[in-house]
Amino acid sequence: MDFDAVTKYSALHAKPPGLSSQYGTAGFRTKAENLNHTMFRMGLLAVLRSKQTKATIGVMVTASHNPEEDNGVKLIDPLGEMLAPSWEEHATCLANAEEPELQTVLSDICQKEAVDLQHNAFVVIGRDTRVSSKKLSQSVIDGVSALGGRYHDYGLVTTPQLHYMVCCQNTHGNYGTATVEGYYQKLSKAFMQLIKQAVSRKDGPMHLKIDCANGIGALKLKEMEHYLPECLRIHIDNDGSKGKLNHLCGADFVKVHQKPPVGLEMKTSERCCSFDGDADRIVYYYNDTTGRFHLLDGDKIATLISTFLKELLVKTGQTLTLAVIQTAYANGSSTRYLEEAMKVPVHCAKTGVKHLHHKAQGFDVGVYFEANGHGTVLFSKAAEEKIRQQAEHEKDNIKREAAKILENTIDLINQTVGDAISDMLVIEAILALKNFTVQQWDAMYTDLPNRQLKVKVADRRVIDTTDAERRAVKPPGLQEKIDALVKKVKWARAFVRPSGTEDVVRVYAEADTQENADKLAHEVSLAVY
Ligand code: NG1
Ligand code: ZN
Repeated sequence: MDFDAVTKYSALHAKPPGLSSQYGTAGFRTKAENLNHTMFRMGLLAVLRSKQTKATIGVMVTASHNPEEDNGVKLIDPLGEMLAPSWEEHATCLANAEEPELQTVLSDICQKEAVDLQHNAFVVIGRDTRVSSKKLSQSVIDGVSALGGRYHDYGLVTTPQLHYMVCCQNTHGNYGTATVEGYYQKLSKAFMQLIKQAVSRKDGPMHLKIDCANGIGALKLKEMEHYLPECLRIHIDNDGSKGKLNHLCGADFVKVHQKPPVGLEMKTSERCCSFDGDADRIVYYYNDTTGRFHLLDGDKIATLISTFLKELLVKTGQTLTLAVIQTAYANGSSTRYLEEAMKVPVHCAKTGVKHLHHKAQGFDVGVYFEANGHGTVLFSKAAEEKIRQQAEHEKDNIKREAAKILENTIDLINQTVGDAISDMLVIEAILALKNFTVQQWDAMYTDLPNRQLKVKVADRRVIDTTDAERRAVKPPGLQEKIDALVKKVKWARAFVRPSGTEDVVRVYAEADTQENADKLAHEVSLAVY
Protein backbone atom coordinates (compact mmCIF):
# COMPACT_ATOMS: atom_id res chain seq x y z
CA MET A 1 0.00 0.00 0.00
CA ASP A 2 1.08 3.47 -0.74
CA PHE A 3 1.36 5.55 2.38
CA ASP A 4 2.00 8.85 0.52
CA ALA A 5 -1.38 10.27 1.52
CA VAL A 6 -0.40 9.62 5.12
CA THR A 7 2.72 11.74 4.83
CA LYS A 8 0.73 14.56 3.26
CA TYR A 9 -1.95 14.56 5.97
CA SER A 10 0.58 14.00 8.72
CA ALA A 11 2.20 17.34 7.93
CA LEU A 12 -1.01 18.93 9.28
CA HIS A 13 -0.62 16.95 12.51
CA ALA A 14 3.13 17.12 12.84
CA LYS A 15 4.80 15.59 15.85
CA PRO A 16 6.86 18.04 17.90
CA PRO A 17 10.37 16.53 17.60
CA GLY A 18 11.65 14.74 20.68
CA LEU A 19 8.25 14.32 22.33
CA SER A 20 7.71 10.75 23.50
CA SER A 21 4.84 8.97 25.19
CA GLN A 22 3.65 5.48 26.06
CA TYR A 23 0.38 3.64 25.55
CA GLY A 24 -0.29 2.66 29.17
CA THR A 25 -3.24 1.23 31.13
CA ALA A 26 -5.21 4.36 30.28
CA GLY A 27 -4.05 4.66 26.66
CA PHE A 28 -2.20 7.91 25.96
CA ARG A 29 -2.81 10.69 28.46
CA THR A 30 -1.09 14.06 28.70
CA LYS A 31 -1.60 17.81 28.18
CA ALA A 32 -4.13 18.30 25.38
CA GLU A 33 -1.83 20.65 23.46
CA ASN A 34 0.69 17.82 22.91
CA LEU A 35 -1.76 15.29 21.54
CA ASN A 36 -2.62 16.36 17.99
CA HIS A 37 -0.13 14.01 16.29
CA THR A 38 -0.99 11.13 18.64
CA MET A 39 -4.68 11.43 17.76
CA PHE A 40 -3.96 11.46 14.02
CA ARG A 41 -1.75 8.41 14.37
CA MET A 42 -4.29 6.53 16.50
CA GLY A 43 -6.73 7.12 13.64
CA LEU A 44 -4.18 5.41 11.38
CA LEU A 45 -3.64 2.56 13.82
CA ALA A 46 -7.38 1.99 14.27
CA VAL A 47 -7.67 1.49 10.50
CA LEU A 48 -4.88 -1.11 10.52
CA ARG A 49 -6.41 -2.91 13.50
CA SER A 50 -9.80 -2.88 11.81
CA LYS A 51 -8.35 -4.32 8.61
CA GLN A 52 -6.50 -7.00 10.56
CA THR A 53 -9.45 -8.08 12.72
CA LYS A 54 -11.98 -7.49 9.92
CA ALA A 55 -14.11 -5.77 12.54
CA THR A 56 -15.16 -2.34 13.79
CA ILE A 57 -12.63 -0.65 16.12
CA GLY A 58 -13.37 2.21 18.53
CA VAL A 59 -11.35 5.32 19.35
CA MET A 60 -12.33 7.25 22.48
CA VAL A 61 -10.99 10.73 23.15
CA THR A 62 -10.97 11.35 26.90
CA ALA A 63 -8.68 11.78 29.89
CA SER A 64 -11.25 10.42 32.34
CA HIS A 65 -10.68 11.92 35.81
CA ASN A 66 -7.63 14.02 34.84
CA PRO A 67 -7.84 17.83 34.93
CA GLU A 68 -9.68 19.67 32.15
CA GLU A 69 -6.38 20.73 30.48
CA ASP A 70 -5.38 17.10 29.84
CA ASN A 71 -6.71 14.76 27.24
CA GLY A 72 -6.13 11.23 26.08
CA VAL A 73 -7.02 8.48 23.65
CA LYS A 74 -7.80 4.79 23.90
CA LEU A 75 -8.51 2.19 21.23
CA ILE A 76 -11.33 -0.32 21.69
CA ASP A 77 -11.01 -3.86 20.33
CA PRO A 78 -13.78 -5.79 18.48
CA LEU A 79 -15.75 -7.14 21.44
CA GLY A 80 -15.61 -3.82 23.24
CA GLU A 81 -12.57 -4.78 25.27
CA MET A 82 -9.22 -3.00 25.71
CA LEU A 83 -6.64 -3.09 22.93
CA ALA A 84 -4.52 -6.29 22.69
CA PRO A 85 -1.05 -5.93 24.32
CA SER A 86 0.99 -6.38 21.09
CA TRP A 87 -0.97 -3.50 19.57
CA GLU A 88 -0.29 -1.32 22.61
CA GLU A 89 3.37 -1.63 21.63
CA HIS A 90 2.58 -0.68 18.03
CA ALA A 91 0.64 2.30 19.36
CA THR A 92 3.68 3.47 21.32
CA CYS A 93 6.02 3.01 18.33
CA LEU A 94 3.68 4.83 16.00
CA ALA A 95 3.09 7.74 18.39
CA ASN A 96 6.82 8.21 18.92
CA ALA A 97 7.98 7.88 15.30
CA GLU A 98 9.58 11.05 13.93
CA GLU A 99 7.88 12.24 10.72
CA PRO A 100 10.32 10.64 8.20
CA GLU A 101 9.97 7.22 9.90
CA LEU A 102 6.19 7.17 9.86
CA GLN A 103 5.77 5.16 6.67
CA THR A 104 8.34 2.55 7.78
CA VAL A 105 6.63 2.08 11.15
CA LEU A 106 3.26 1.62 9.44
CA SER A 107 4.73 -0.94 7.03
CA ASP A 108 6.38 -2.81 9.90
CA ILE A 109 3.11 -3.08 11.79
CA CYS A 110 1.32 -4.34 8.67
CA GLN A 111 3.98 -6.96 8.14
CA LYS A 112 4.23 -8.14 11.75
CA GLU A 113 0.49 -8.40 12.15
CA ALA A 114 -0.29 -9.69 8.66
CA VAL A 115 -2.72 -6.83 8.05
CA ASP A 116 -4.89 -7.43 5.00
CA LEU A 117 -4.66 -3.99 3.40
CA GLN A 118 -7.32 -4.85 0.85
CA HIS A 119 -9.94 -5.30 3.56
CA ASN A 120 -12.26 -2.39 4.36
CA ALA A 121 -11.86 -0.62 7.68
CA PHE A 122 -14.57 0.83 9.91
CA VAL A 123 -13.82 2.96 12.96
CA VAL A 124 -16.24 4.47 15.48
CA ILE A 125 -15.21 7.57 17.39
CA GLY A 126 -16.43 9.17 20.60
CA ARG A 127 -15.35 12.01 22.85
CA ASP A 128 -15.91 13.52 26.29
CA THR A 129 -16.91 17.12 27.10
CA ARG A 130 -13.41 18.63 27.33
CA VAL A 131 -12.95 21.80 25.30
CA SER A 132 -10.03 20.17 23.46
CA SER A 133 -11.90 16.95 22.63
CA LYS A 134 -13.74 18.13 19.51
CA LYS A 135 -10.61 19.21 17.67
CA LEU A 136 -8.66 16.17 18.79
CA SER A 137 -11.37 13.78 17.62
CA GLN A 138 -11.21 15.59 14.24
CA SER A 139 -7.51 14.67 14.15
CA VAL A 140 -8.48 11.01 14.71
CA ILE A 141 -10.93 11.28 11.81
CA ASP A 142 -8.17 12.75 9.62
CA GLY A 143 -6.01 9.74 10.47
CA VAL A 144 -8.79 7.31 9.58
CA SER A 145 -9.44 9.14 6.29
CA ALA A 146 -5.74 9.31 5.39
CA LEU A 147 -5.72 5.51 5.19
CA GLY A 148 -9.04 5.35 3.38
CA GLY A 149 -11.00 3.99 6.36
CA ARG A 150 -14.72 4.61 6.85
CA TYR A 151 -15.93 5.94 10.17
CA HIS A 152 -18.90 6.95 12.27
CA ASP A 153 -18.48 9.79 14.74
CA TYR A 154 -20.76 9.24 17.78
CA GLY A 155 -19.72 12.66 19.09
CA LEU A 156 -20.31 13.16 22.81
CA VAL A 157 -20.64 9.77 24.52
CA THR A 158 -19.40 8.18 27.74
CA THR A 159 -16.44 5.82 27.38
CA PRO A 160 -18.58 2.75 28.18
CA GLN A 161 -21.18 3.84 25.64
CA LEU A 162 -18.53 3.72 22.91
CA HIS A 163 -17.41 0.26 24.11
CA TYR A 164 -21.06 -0.81 23.87
CA MET A 165 -21.31 0.56 20.29
CA VAL A 166 -18.22 -1.37 19.19
CA CYS A 167 -19.61 -4.59 20.65
CA CYS A 168 -23.04 -4.01 19.03
CA GLN A 169 -21.45 -3.28 15.66
CA ASN A 170 -19.41 -6.47 15.73
CA THR A 171 -22.11 -8.80 17.01
CA HIS A 172 -24.63 -7.59 14.43
CA GLY A 173 -27.20 -6.35 16.90
CA ASN A 174 -27.07 -9.39 19.20
CA TYR A 175 -25.70 -7.32 22.06
CA GLY A 176 -28.02 -4.37 21.38
CA THR A 177 -28.67 -1.62 18.85
CA ALA A 178 -25.59 0.48 18.11
CA THR A 179 -27.13 3.86 18.97
CA VAL A 180 -27.37 5.85 22.21
CA GLU A 181 -31.15 5.28 22.10
CA GLY A 182 -30.46 1.55 21.76
CA TYR A 183 -28.25 1.74 24.83
CA TYR A 184 -30.91 3.59 26.88
CA GLN A 185 -33.63 1.21 25.72
CA LYS A 186 -31.65 -1.92 26.53
CA LEU A 187 -30.68 -0.75 30.02
CA SER A 188 -34.00 0.79 30.99
CA LYS A 189 -35.96 -2.27 29.85
CA ALA A 190 -33.76 -4.63 31.88
CA PHE A 191 -33.95 -2.28 34.90
CA MET A 192 -37.75 -2.13 34.79
CA GLN A 193 -38.05 -5.91 34.49
CA LEU A 194 -35.71 -6.31 37.45
CA ILE A 195 -37.41 -3.99 39.89
CA LYS A 196 -40.88 -5.35 39.16
CA GLN A 197 -40.37 -7.80 42.01
CA ALA A 198 -39.04 -5.26 44.49
CA VAL A 199 -40.91 -4.84 47.78
CA SER A 200 -39.46 -1.45 48.60
CA ARG A 201 -41.26 0.08 45.64
CA LYS A 202 -44.33 0.18 47.84
CA ASP A 203 -42.52 2.70 50.07
CA GLY A 204 -42.53 5.30 47.28
CA PRO A 205 -39.86 6.23 44.78
CA MET A 206 -36.15 5.64 45.32
CA HIS A 207 -34.03 8.79 45.41
CA LEU A 208 -30.42 9.05 44.34
CA LYS A 209 -28.19 12.12 44.14
CA ILE A 210 -25.52 11.92 41.47
CA ASP A 211 -22.36 14.01 41.21
CA CYS A 212 -21.44 13.88 37.52
CA ALA A 213 -17.97 15.46 37.93
CA ASN A 214 -19.13 18.23 35.53
CA GLY A 215 -18.60 15.72 32.74
CA ILE A 216 -20.30 13.68 30.05
CA GLY A 217 -22.23 11.59 32.60
CA ALA A 218 -24.58 14.53 33.25
CA LEU A 219 -25.46 14.97 29.60
CA LYS A 220 -26.12 11.29 29.10
CA LEU A 221 -28.12 10.86 32.30
CA LYS A 222 -30.34 13.77 31.27
CA GLU A 223 -30.98 12.00 27.97
CA MET A 224 -31.64 8.73 29.74
CA GLU A 225 -33.94 10.13 32.44
CA HIS A 226 -36.94 9.92 30.09
CA TYR A 227 -36.41 6.18 29.69
CA LEU A 228 -36.28 5.48 33.43
CA PRO A 229 -39.35 4.48 35.43
CA GLU A 230 -41.06 6.86 37.87
CA CYS A 231 -39.88 4.80 40.83
CA LEU A 232 -36.26 5.92 40.41
CA ARG A 233 -35.79 9.65 40.94
CA ILE A 234 -32.30 10.78 40.07
CA HIS A 235 -31.04 14.22 41.06
CA ILE A 236 -28.13 15.36 38.91
CA ASP A 237 -25.48 17.60 40.45
CA ASN A 238 -22.21 18.93 39.02
CA ASP A 239 -23.74 18.82 35.56
CA GLY A 240 -21.13 21.12 34.05
CA SER A 241 -23.30 24.26 34.09
CA LYS A 242 -21.24 25.88 36.85
CA GLY A 243 -18.17 23.93 37.93
CA LYS A 244 -15.03 22.76 36.20
CA LEU A 245 -14.56 19.16 35.03
CA ASN A 246 -13.28 16.86 37.81
CA HIS A 247 -12.43 19.86 39.99
CA LEU A 248 -13.12 19.03 43.67
CA CYS A 249 -15.69 16.48 42.53
CA GLY A 250 -16.11 13.15 40.79
CA ALA A 251 -15.44 9.53 41.79
CA ASP A 252 -11.66 9.86 41.91
CA PHE A 253 -11.76 12.95 44.14
CA VAL A 254 -14.24 11.32 46.53
CA LYS A 255 -12.29 8.04 46.71
CA VAL A 256 -8.84 9.60 47.16
CA HIS A 257 -9.87 12.30 49.64
CA GLN A 258 -12.55 10.19 51.34
CA LYS A 259 -14.88 13.18 51.48
CA PRO A 260 -17.97 14.41 49.60
CA PRO A 261 -17.62 16.45 46.42
CA VAL A 262 -18.16 20.18 46.30
CA GLY A 263 -21.46 21.09 44.64
CA LEU A 264 -23.62 18.34 46.11
CA GLU A 265 -25.70 19.02 49.18
CA MET A 266 -25.86 15.91 51.35
CA LYS A 267 -28.63 15.40 53.87
CA THR A 268 -28.25 12.83 56.65
CA SER A 269 -28.55 9.23 55.40
CA GLU A 270 -29.18 10.34 51.82
CA ARG A 271 -27.84 7.93 49.19
CA CYS A 272 -25.39 9.69 46.87
CA CYS A 273 -22.92 8.63 44.21
CA SER A 274 -20.19 10.12 42.04
CA PHE A 275 -19.23 9.35 38.44
CA ASP A 276 -15.83 10.21 37.04
CA GLY A 277 -15.24 12.52 34.04
CA ASP A 278 -16.00 9.90 31.36
CA ALA A 279 -18.55 7.93 33.42
CA ASP A 280 -16.75 4.61 33.65
CA ARG A 281 -16.29 4.71 37.43
CA ILE A 282 -18.77 5.06 40.28
CA VAL A 283 -18.58 5.24 44.07
CA TYR A 284 -21.46 5.62 46.57
CA TYR A 285 -21.51 7.45 49.92
CA TYR A 286 -23.68 8.94 52.67
CA ASN A 287 -23.41 10.88 55.92
CA ASP A 288 -24.62 9.09 59.05
CA THR A 289 -26.66 10.70 61.85
CA THR A 290 -23.46 11.82 63.60
CA GLY A 291 -22.33 13.58 60.43
CA ARG A 292 -19.64 10.99 59.66
CA PHE A 293 -18.93 10.36 55.98
CA HIS A 294 -19.15 6.76 54.73
CA LEU A 295 -17.68 5.73 51.38
CA LEU A 296 -18.92 2.66 49.51
CA ASP A 297 -16.19 2.08 46.95
CA GLY A 298 -15.53 -0.53 44.27
CA ASP A 299 -14.94 -3.21 46.92
CA LYS A 300 -18.31 -2.59 48.55
CA ILE A 301 -19.94 -2.60 45.12
CA ALA A 302 -18.28 -5.92 44.18
CA THR A 303 -19.44 -7.39 47.49
CA LEU A 304 -23.03 -6.28 47.00
CA ILE A 305 -23.21 -7.54 43.43
CA SER A 306 -21.44 -10.86 44.01
CA THR A 307 -23.52 -11.65 47.10
CA PHE A 308 -26.68 -10.94 45.11
CA LEU A 309 -25.53 -13.12 42.21
CA LYS A 310 -24.42 -15.95 44.47
CA GLU A 311 -27.81 -16.07 46.22
CA LEU A 312 -29.56 -16.22 42.85
CA LEU A 313 -27.25 -18.90 41.48
CA VAL A 314 -27.93 -21.04 44.55
CA LYS A 315 -31.68 -20.58 44.01
CA THR A 316 -31.48 -21.66 40.37
CA GLY A 317 -29.68 -24.84 41.39
CA GLN A 318 -27.19 -24.29 38.55
CA THR A 319 -23.59 -25.24 39.16
CA LEU A 320 -21.84 -22.24 37.69
CA THR A 321 -18.49 -20.92 38.88
CA LEU A 322 -18.50 -17.46 40.47
CA ALA A 323 -15.45 -15.44 41.49
CA VAL A 324 -14.52 -11.89 42.42
CA ILE A 325 -11.41 -10.31 40.94
CA GLN A 326 -9.77 -7.50 42.88
CA THR A 327 -6.44 -5.71 42.85
CA ALA A 328 -3.92 -5.22 45.64
CA TYR A 329 -5.78 -1.99 46.51
CA ALA A 330 -8.89 -3.89 47.64
CA ASN A 331 -9.55 -3.36 51.29
CA GLY A 332 -8.48 -6.43 53.31
CA SER A 333 -11.88 -6.51 55.02
CA SER A 334 -13.66 -6.95 51.71
CA THR A 335 -11.45 -9.88 50.71
CA ARG A 336 -11.97 -11.52 54.10
CA TYR A 337 -15.73 -11.00 54.04
CA LEU A 338 -16.05 -12.47 50.55
CA GLU A 339 -13.87 -15.48 51.25
CA GLU A 340 -14.89 -16.27 54.79
CA ALA A 341 -18.49 -15.12 55.19
CA MET A 342 -19.73 -15.43 51.62
CA LYS A 343 -17.49 -18.34 50.55
CA VAL A 344 -16.87 -16.57 47.25
CA PRO A 345 -13.40 -17.22 45.77
CA VAL A 346 -11.35 -14.03 45.36
CA HIS A 347 -8.48 -13.56 42.92
CA CYS A 348 -6.00 -10.71 42.75
CA ALA A 349 -4.95 -9.16 39.44
CA LYS A 350 -2.47 -6.44 38.54
CA THR A 351 -3.77 -2.86 38.52
CA GLY A 352 -5.44 -1.89 35.25
CA VAL A 353 -8.82 -2.97 33.99
CA LYS A 354 -7.51 -5.22 31.24
CA HIS A 355 -5.85 -7.50 33.81
CA LEU A 356 -9.02 -7.83 35.87
CA HIS A 357 -11.16 -8.30 32.78
CA HIS A 358 -8.90 -11.06 31.54
CA LYS A 359 -8.96 -12.94 34.85
CA ALA A 360 -12.75 -12.58 35.13
CA GLN A 361 -13.12 -14.32 31.77
CA GLY A 362 -11.95 -17.55 33.41
CA PHE A 363 -15.25 -18.03 35.28
CA ASP A 364 -18.92 -18.54 34.40
CA VAL A 365 -19.64 -15.40 36.38
CA GLY A 366 -16.67 -13.10 37.01
CA VAL A 367 -17.25 -9.97 39.08
CA TYR A 368 -14.37 -7.51 38.88
CA PHE A 369 -13.92 -4.10 40.47
CA GLU A 370 -11.01 -1.85 41.21
CA ALA A 371 -11.32 -0.17 44.61
CA ASN A 372 -11.67 3.15 42.76
CA GLY A 373 -15.06 2.07 41.39
CA HIS A 374 -14.24 0.76 37.92
CA GLY A 375 -15.76 -2.63 37.30
CA THR A 376 -18.40 -4.88 35.84
CA VAL A 377 -19.57 -8.50 35.67
CA LEU A 378 -18.72 -10.96 32.89
CA PHE A 379 -20.92 -13.96 32.09
CA SER A 380 -19.50 -16.78 29.98
CA LYS A 381 -21.42 -17.62 26.80
CA ALA A 382 -22.34 -21.02 28.27
CA ALA A 383 -23.59 -19.52 31.54
CA GLU A 384 -25.64 -16.91 29.71
CA GLU A 385 -27.22 -19.59 27.56
CA LYS A 386 -28.06 -21.83 30.54
CA ILE A 387 -29.61 -18.92 32.44
CA ARG A 388 -31.72 -17.77 29.47
CA GLN A 389 -32.93 -21.33 28.84
CA GLN A 390 -33.90 -21.78 32.46
CA ALA A 391 -35.68 -18.41 32.59
CA GLU A 392 -37.87 -19.59 29.71
CA HIS A 393 -38.39 -23.30 30.31
CA GLU A 394 -37.92 -24.07 34.02
CA LYS A 395 -41.05 -25.59 35.61
CA ASP A 396 -40.09 -24.85 39.23
CA ASN A 397 -41.35 -21.34 40.05
CA ILE A 398 -38.56 -20.37 42.46
CA LYS A 399 -35.83 -21.54 40.13
CA ARG A 400 -37.43 -19.86 37.11
CA GLU A 401 -37.89 -16.52 38.91
CA ALA A 402 -34.24 -16.56 40.05
CA ALA A 403 -33.13 -17.30 36.49
CA LYS A 404 -35.27 -14.41 35.21
CA ILE A 405 -33.67 -12.00 37.65
CA LEU A 406 -30.25 -13.22 36.52
CA GLU A 407 -31.24 -12.82 32.89
CA ASN A 408 -32.29 -9.21 33.44
CA THR A 409 -29.09 -8.54 35.37
CA ILE A 410 -27.10 -9.83 32.39
CA ASP A 411 -28.96 -7.39 30.15
CA LEU A 412 -28.49 -4.48 32.56
CA ILE A 413 -24.76 -4.88 33.03
CA ASN A 414 -22.35 -3.50 30.43
CA GLN A 415 -20.11 -6.53 29.98
CA THR A 416 -17.64 -4.70 27.77
CA VAL A 417 -16.19 -2.43 30.47
CA GLY A 418 -16.95 -0.69 33.78
CA ASP A 419 -19.90 1.65 33.24
CA ALA A 420 -21.10 4.15 35.86
CA ILE A 421 -24.64 4.37 34.46
CA SER A 422 -25.09 0.62 34.13
CA ASP A 423 -23.42 -0.11 37.50
CA MET A 424 -25.63 2.50 39.16
CA LEU A 425 -28.78 0.85 37.80
CA VAL A 426 -27.58 -2.60 38.86
CA ILE A 427 -26.88 -1.31 42.39
CA GLU A 428 -30.21 0.52 42.63
CA ALA A 429 -32.05 -2.61 41.46
CA ILE A 430 -30.24 -4.82 43.97
CA LEU A 431 -30.96 -2.41 46.83
CA ALA A 432 -34.63 -2.34 45.82
CA LEU A 433 -34.87 -6.12 45.46
CA LYS A 434 -33.12 -6.79 48.76
CA ASN A 435 -35.02 -3.94 50.38
CA PHE A 436 -31.68 -2.61 51.60
CA THR A 437 -30.83 0.91 52.69
CA VAL A 438 -27.38 2.29 51.93
CA GLN A 439 -26.54 1.82 55.63
CA GLN A 440 -27.47 -1.87 55.53
CA TRP A 441 -25.30 -2.30 52.45
CA ASP A 442 -22.44 -0.48 54.19
CA ALA A 443 -22.80 -2.72 57.25
CA MET A 444 -21.89 -5.89 55.28
CA TYR A 445 -18.32 -5.34 56.54
CA THR A 446 -16.24 -2.50 57.98
CA ASP A 447 -13.31 -1.21 55.94
CA LEU A 448 -9.87 -1.35 57.49
CA PRO A 449 -8.43 2.18 57.84
CA ASN A 450 -6.06 2.78 54.93
CA ARG A 451 -3.84 5.35 53.31
CA GLN A 452 -2.55 5.86 49.79
CA LEU A 453 0.48 8.07 49.12
CA LYS A 454 2.40 9.15 46.05
CA VAL A 455 6.19 9.29 46.14
CA LYS A 456 8.22 11.19 43.55
CA VAL A 457 11.46 9.38 42.70
CA ALA A 458 14.12 9.93 40.05
CA ASP A 459 13.13 6.79 38.13
CA ARG A 460 10.06 4.85 39.19
CA ARG A 461 11.08 1.88 37.01
CA VAL A 462 13.71 0.85 39.54
CA ILE A 463 10.79 -0.75 41.37
CA ASP A 464 9.69 -4.09 40.01
CA THR A 465 6.92 -6.19 41.55
CA THR A 466 5.53 -9.72 41.56
CA ASP A 467 2.49 -11.58 42.96
CA ALA A 468 -0.05 -9.20 41.38
CA GLU A 469 2.04 -6.22 42.53
CA ARG A 470 1.82 -7.18 46.18
CA ARG A 471 5.57 -7.77 46.59
CA ALA A 472 8.58 -5.80 45.36
CA VAL A 473 11.41 -7.82 43.79
CA LYS A 474 13.52 -4.75 42.97
CA PRO A 475 15.39 -2.79 44.29
CA PRO A 476 17.03 -5.39 46.51
CA GLY A 477 16.15 -5.10 50.19
CA LEU A 478 13.00 -2.98 49.75
CA GLN A 479 10.53 -5.81 50.35
CA GLU A 480 12.40 -6.91 53.49
CA LYS A 481 12.11 -3.36 54.85
CA ILE A 482 8.37 -3.30 54.11
CA ASP A 483 7.90 -6.73 55.72
CA ALA A 484 9.65 -5.54 58.88
CA LEU A 485 7.45 -2.42 59.09
CA VAL A 486 4.23 -4.36 58.46
CA LYS A 487 5.11 -6.94 61.11
CA LYS A 488 5.02 -4.27 63.84
CA VAL A 489 1.39 -3.25 63.20
CA LYS A 490 -1.87 -5.10 63.83
CA TRP A 491 -3.88 -6.24 60.76
CA ALA A 492 -1.37 -4.45 58.60
CA ARG A 493 -0.66 -4.80 54.91
CA ALA A 494 1.40 -2.55 52.68
CA PHE A 495 2.87 -2.52 49.18
CA VAL A 496 4.52 -0.22 46.66
CA ARG A 497 4.28 -0.15 42.87
CA PRO A 498 5.19 2.24 40.07
CA SER A 499 2.11 4.01 38.71
CA GLY A 500 1.22 3.24 35.11
CA THR A 501 -0.41 6.62 34.54
CA GLU A 502 1.66 9.13 36.54
CA ASP A 503 5.36 9.62 37.13
CA VAL A 504 5.15 8.47 40.76
CA VAL A 505 5.48 5.43 42.98
CA ARG A 506 2.25 4.58 44.80
CA VAL A 507 2.31 3.45 48.41
CA TYR A 508 -0.65 1.68 50.02
CA ALA A 509 -1.03 0.72 53.67
CA GLU A 510 -3.87 -0.53 55.82
CA ALA A 511 -3.95 -1.25 59.54
CA ASP A 512 -6.15 -1.51 62.63
CA THR A 513 -6.40 2.28 63.13
CA GLN A 514 -6.19 5.30 60.82
CA GLU A 515 -3.21 6.54 62.79
CA ASN A 516 -1.35 3.27 62.25
CA ALA A 517 -2.27 3.14 58.56
CA ASP A 518 -1.01 6.73 58.07
CA LYS A 519 2.19 5.99 60.00
CA LEU A 520 2.85 2.77 58.10
CA ALA A 521 2.28 4.45 54.71
CA HIS A 522 4.67 7.21 55.71
CA GLU A 523 7.37 4.78 56.86
CA VAL A 524 7.03 2.67 53.72
CA SER A 525 7.33 5.79 51.55
CA LEU A 526 10.59 6.62 53.32
CA ALA A 527 11.86 3.11 52.51
CA VAL A 528 11.23 3.79 48.81
CA TYR A 529 13.75 6.62 48.60
P1 NG1 B 1 -1.96 3.73 38.25
O1 NG1 B 1 -1.60 5.15 38.00
O2 NG1 B 1 -1.17 2.71 37.48
O3 NG1 B 1 -2.03 3.44 39.73
C1 NG1 B 1 -4.58 4.32 37.98
C2 NG1 B 1 -5.48 3.59 38.94
C3 NG1 B 1 -5.91 2.29 38.31
C4 NG1 B 1 -6.54 2.50 36.94
C5 NG1 B 1 -5.63 3.36 36.08
C6 NG1 B 1 -6.25 3.73 34.76
C7 NG1 B 1 -5.35 3.48 41.40
C8 NG1 B 1 -4.52 3.16 42.57
N1 NG1 B 1 -4.78 3.31 40.20
O4 NG1 B 1 -3.46 3.50 37.71
O5 NG1 B 1 -6.76 1.62 39.17
O6 NG1 B 1 -7.84 3.00 37.05
O7 NG1 B 1 -5.27 4.56 36.77
O8 NG1 B 1 -7.07 4.84 34.81
O9 NG1 B 1 -6.52 3.85 41.55
ZN1 ZN C 1 -12.83 7.11 33.70
